[in-house]
Amino acid sequence: MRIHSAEFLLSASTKRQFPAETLPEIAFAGRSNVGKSTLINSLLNRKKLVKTSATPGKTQLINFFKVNNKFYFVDLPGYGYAKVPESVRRKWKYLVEAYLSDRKTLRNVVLIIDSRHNPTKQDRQLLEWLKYFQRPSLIVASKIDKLKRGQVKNNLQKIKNNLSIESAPVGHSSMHYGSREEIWKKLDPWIKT
Ligand SMILES: Nc1nc2c(ncn2[C@@H]2O[C@H](COP(=O)(O)OP(=O)(O)O)[C@@H](O)[C@H]2O)c(=O)[nH]1
Ligand SMILES: [Mg+2]
Repeated sequence: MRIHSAEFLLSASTKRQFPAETLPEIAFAGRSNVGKSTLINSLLNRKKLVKTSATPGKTQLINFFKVNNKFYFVDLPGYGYAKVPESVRRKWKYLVEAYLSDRKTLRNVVLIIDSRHNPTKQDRQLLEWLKYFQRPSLIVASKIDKLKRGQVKNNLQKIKNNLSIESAPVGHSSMHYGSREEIWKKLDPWIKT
């Protein structure tokens, strides 16, 4: 995929603030700190388009990015950060579920799992939920540079079994550009208008 342009469009904290449903969208979901923003930057070939952070759980906004004037990338707020108060958690659920259940232009949801760990209960719930709403998804296992070479295949297999999905997730590392094309190849068909 050649990226000609990638720009931040807007942050939404309510459904009313979502942009009009005009272009196909790919959303990115996962626990906070799993590497969502990093993966978006990596796919778009930009170092800092999306802010990444070492302090998880802060953003409860849905961020829209316009790419090549043809499609949107949507950075969903992360879940699973223990220190988030119940009221914030409830708001997250409301906003993200409103987005995932109703959005007509949403084509695929990339669910990111940390390659070092087993998927969490919330990861599995989100996947169940996507299935229920018949949302196509792609599972990406992040931070594979933190694994020993020999561990990668084994961990990807474990994640596959844990989530009961048909094929192993695509491994990704922000340190290497190797998996970028593989991920793009899988996303490409979904953004064709
Ligand atoms: N080593 C390594 N660190 C990563 C990778 N992806 C993300 N990180 C780091 O993990 C932290 C959280 O990343 P971020 O993209 O902000 O996660 P988000 O909360 O899911 O958007 C940051 O410190 C990133 O630099 C990766 O592939 N390898
Ligand atoms: Mg982020």
